[in-house]
Amino acid sequence: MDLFSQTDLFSTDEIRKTTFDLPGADVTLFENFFSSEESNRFYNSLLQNTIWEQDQMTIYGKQVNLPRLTAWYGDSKTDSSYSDKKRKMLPWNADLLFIKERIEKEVDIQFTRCLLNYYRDGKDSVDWHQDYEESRRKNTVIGSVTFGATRPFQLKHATRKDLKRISIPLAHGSLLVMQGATQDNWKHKIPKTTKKILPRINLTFRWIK
Ligand SMILES: O=C(O)CCC(=O)C(=O)O
Ligand SMILES: [Mn+2]
Repeated sequence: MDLFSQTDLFSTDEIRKTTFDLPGADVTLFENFFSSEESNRFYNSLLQNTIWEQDQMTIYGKQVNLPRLTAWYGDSKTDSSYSDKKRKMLPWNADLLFIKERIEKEVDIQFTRCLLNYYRDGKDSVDWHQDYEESRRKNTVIGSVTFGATRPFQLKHATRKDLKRISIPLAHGSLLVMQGATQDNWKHKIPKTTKKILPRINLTFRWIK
């Protein structure tokens, strides 16, 4: 399947590394971290084999569906509670272990969990938030992988209004690494779009004991 491959005449499959100069954050993008062949394979395989769940959140006392499907995978010895809810956590499979081990060559950590998000179309999104619970946000690492449609990943400082927001397009096969104090100081989101777009899968590898 060729849906997400780059058609640009000058594009190559070479990894391109970009670091962003944001105060109080450590954010690096690796484009083509996975080749287009690998990315197409993972897109199809994860779409089909992941046990996607429709989770809910409470807004003004009402239960509403999250605007995306999600799944948690991870080490079976870690407990499955997260954000004060009991979430079903499934054991790593071969695809996730392969992806996890490739990212671990770039970072100084062994991830214990992965949250998968499936954005079915432009109506699916994730609103402004910081990863990890507040008490666990110091010196964290997130490895975020995208397969499928490119969506803009927006970042804004949590308290400083004088700093500009930035938007990083996360394309098929890219890896975004957020480290150090990033989660403490910056919020991120994937906005909705009215454009006709193909689905996107995002994997965020995390370290939670
Ligand atoms: O889809 C993305 O790129 C971000 C997902 C995200 O922020 C999250 O799951 O915490
Ligand atoms: Mn997040």
